Amino acid sequence: MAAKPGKTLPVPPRTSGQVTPNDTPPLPPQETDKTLDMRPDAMAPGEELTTNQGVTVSDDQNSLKSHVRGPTLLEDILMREKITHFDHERIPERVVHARGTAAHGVFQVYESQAHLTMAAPLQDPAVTTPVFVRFSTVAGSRGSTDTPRDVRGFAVKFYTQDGVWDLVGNNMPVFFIQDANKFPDLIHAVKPEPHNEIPQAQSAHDTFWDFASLTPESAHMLMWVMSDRALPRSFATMEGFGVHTFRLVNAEGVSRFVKFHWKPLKGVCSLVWEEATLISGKDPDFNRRDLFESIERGDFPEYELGLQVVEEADEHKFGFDLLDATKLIPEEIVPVVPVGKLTLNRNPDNFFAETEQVAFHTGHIIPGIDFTNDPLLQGRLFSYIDTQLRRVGPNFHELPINRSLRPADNNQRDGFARMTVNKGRVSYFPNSLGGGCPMHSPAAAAAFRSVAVKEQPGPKVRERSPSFSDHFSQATQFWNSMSDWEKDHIAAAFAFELNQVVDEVVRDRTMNEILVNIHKDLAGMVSEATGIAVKPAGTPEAPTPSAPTPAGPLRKDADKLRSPALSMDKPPPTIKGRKVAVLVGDDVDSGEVEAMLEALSAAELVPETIGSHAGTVAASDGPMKVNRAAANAPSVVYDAVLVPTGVGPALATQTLAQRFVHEAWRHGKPIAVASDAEVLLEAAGVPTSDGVAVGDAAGLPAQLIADLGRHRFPRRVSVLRPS
Ligand code: HDE
Repeated sequence: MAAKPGKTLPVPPRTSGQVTPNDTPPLPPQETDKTLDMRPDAMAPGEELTTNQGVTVSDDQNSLKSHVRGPTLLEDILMREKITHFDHERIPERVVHARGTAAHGVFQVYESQAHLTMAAPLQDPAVTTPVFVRFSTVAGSRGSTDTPRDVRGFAVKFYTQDGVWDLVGNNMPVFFIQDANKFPDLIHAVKPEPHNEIPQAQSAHDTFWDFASLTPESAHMLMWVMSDRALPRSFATMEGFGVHTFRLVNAEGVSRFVKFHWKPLKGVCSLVWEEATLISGKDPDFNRRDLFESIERGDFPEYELGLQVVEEADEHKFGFDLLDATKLIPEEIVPVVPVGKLTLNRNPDNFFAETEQVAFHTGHIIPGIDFTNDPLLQGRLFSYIDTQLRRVGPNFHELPINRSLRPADNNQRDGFARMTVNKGRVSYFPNSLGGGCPMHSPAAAAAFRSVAVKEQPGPKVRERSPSFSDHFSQATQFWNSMSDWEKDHIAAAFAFELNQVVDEVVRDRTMNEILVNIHKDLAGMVSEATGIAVKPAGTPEAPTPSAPTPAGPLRKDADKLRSPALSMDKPPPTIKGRKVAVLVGDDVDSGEVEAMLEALSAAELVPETIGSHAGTVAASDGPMKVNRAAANAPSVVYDAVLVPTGVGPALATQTLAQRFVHEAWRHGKPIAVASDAEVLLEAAGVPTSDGVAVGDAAGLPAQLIADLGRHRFPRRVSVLRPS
């Protein structure tokens, strides 16, 4: 479905240049009198270096000393201002989701959804709403790698005409815990252990599995995190989910339940674990770089917003509770209806000002959206505003990246780093001295009202609803829905993690209280790869501290549950943007290489030539420029390999080239080599297999393009039982 072109809401203020508070009028044309202009726009950055007070700096390279070899003077205001500011450059990193990257974009609805919701971006297909989207990992700190095994954040800020709406989601549709009160425990368990701050950005350690094995409600999420969903090939090939059940509310006040989905138009594609670990060392900015570079070359990541809508009357028909964030609604039961498109089309100008200072909050909603009683969501409503106050300060909403398009006006005042210069003496309501302004408008159509949900009477309790107690059925459903190679990868991931765990009690408990309850095949495969025995049914349990939320019985039909939509074993709809390594060297036929590059580019791929060093190689008809040097361009950052005529025999003698091709093969990537490069495959130990083509150079690009259409050939190597 194509979106119609139309009105565009003004884009949010860019951060390059001078900041203008909401109430600053534009500068008038050239002033003729000598009165200095006091307004902030008058201080547009110039060519001269000044202090923060606007005094021109004479020398920015040398501090002020009592004589040329003397001590530095305390009165060096220039150096002190510069260094003091530097000392204060960092704000606290996010306590979770610290590592992230972001992009600007637009959202456009396909057709009005007014029958479901008043939400401004879902009304008029002629309106494009500006958005800012931040992707993140969860456990690692700000300087950690992009490709750990982890959940990815997918946080979207919509700048709508009715105010800011934040949809702060993840790339997995469920979560580890059901109640917000457990979040600090989960995060303490997964973060580096506190005595030695090891390991960074990994769940593969004792404290995480200690917590997880005592928290059976995490079983479903563990399946997602141990699958390749935790290793996205790029942010453009990953789904997003609002996770919680929210409400949509229409102008008549009718409320329906909704789950939000983001479906990438490039399909869902992942890395494999060994590749991801190697990328962590070779290019820790892998996903961030991919996003930045694809936007720079005009290959804009696109996602459809999908809605799963449930009538209020159907709330209890699913066999699980819609308020339980460890459950998903299978798409085969309630289809995901695409209603609009998100396009990321502009890189931020400044990482700190935008990506670091953007402040998301699940409580930032607009008329037409409302919350449910999901106890995880309810806790988040408190946590996000609290964290922004600590991290950015009470005036975080005034920063350009956080500012509402609709001017904010109220009687809140002052606080650290206040930018708005509020005028007048009235900062209270009701007032008559300010003409009653700003006044609230109970009747205004765009005014936010909470849905008048009827709550059931009952005693105040600290309890989990019994409808939250089935912790394993959907974990089993996930396993049942996977293809053979996906099961292999999941079992291998559990095995890797549990082989990192030292404590035998934790290893045993994970096996015998979590994995065996998900599926006996999974338990058996992990047992074989870890040596952890599966105990026969009826074996008395080792005394362990009892789990705070014991698991209830599985659904009777759990073993039959399946949701094919959960599998990633599908070819992507497009391979646009995939990177192809073209190995070149002296004596390569430059005409042939040129034709290959053209064919690959015509298929919207990104080919790069790799030589033994940067600069040029001596091709058959003169010097040919290469894109990368072999030692700097590892196999793991490419999606496929192409070897033209003339270089294979020489490359076959080089360990680096052998390793390059071997790794590509192990990681399931398409490989196409000219006939004379078969020796390279032999030297690299690459057997004839699916996705490995040898032949006449002219046909290789087409073969490679066809093979890339499968993304990977994951059945080549068993990850669980590597040869
Ligand atoms: Fe978050 N989470 N979270 N979370 N979360 C934060 O807010 C929190 C949860 C998510 O790119 C923090 O600004 C609690 C689920 C994303 O800036 C903090 C609970 C989901 C981001 C916080 C959860 C998320 C955050 C840290 C359990 C998916 C990054 C810094 C009740 C639906 C946003 C910050 C960005 C960030 C708290 C669980 C997604 C501390 C208490 C479930 C994408 O407020």
